[in-house]
Amino acid sequence: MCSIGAAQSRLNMGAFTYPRSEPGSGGHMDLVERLNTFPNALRQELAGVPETAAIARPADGSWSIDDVLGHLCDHARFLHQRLSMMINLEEPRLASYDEGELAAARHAQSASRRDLLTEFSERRAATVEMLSELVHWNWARAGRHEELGRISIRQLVDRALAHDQNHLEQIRALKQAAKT
Ligand code: NI
Repeated sequence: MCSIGAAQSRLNMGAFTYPRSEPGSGGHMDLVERLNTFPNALRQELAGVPETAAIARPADGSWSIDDVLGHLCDHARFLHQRLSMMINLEEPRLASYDEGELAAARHAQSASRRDLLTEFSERRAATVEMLSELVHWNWARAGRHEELGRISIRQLVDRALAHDQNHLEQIRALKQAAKT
């Protein structure tokens, strides 16, 4: 096994990252691939959605499709920030944030849907690139989540994948509701 310092200088990454060429060291590329394909799934789901449907907020005051898209951008930003801290720091504190406040501040209703999709795709691509460099055991690196407690990179990515799917379902339901 090489020393941490050598690995760091070779890869120019954070502490405790090792070369991927070591046998049996591949990371969770199946999970990375699912993160990677989501922006396209989202793009397809949003193709051809009329403007009125995209900004329609349900009667209960919850989010429109555009609000959800803005929220996904915010979520992608925090996910990247948190994962980066977990890779580079020793059990960093992962502060929580108010997603409702961020969504309101973003004014997604008047933003361009194309811009939101581009922002999300770019943020996600950066995360995919960062995670692709990790070896298997890096995925056990952890942070201290303000609400969830100690959480590993693997667990945070699992949650992000579930989060993707939940909001995709939400968008489908909103599309359906706009038709009726
Ligand atoms: Ni969410």
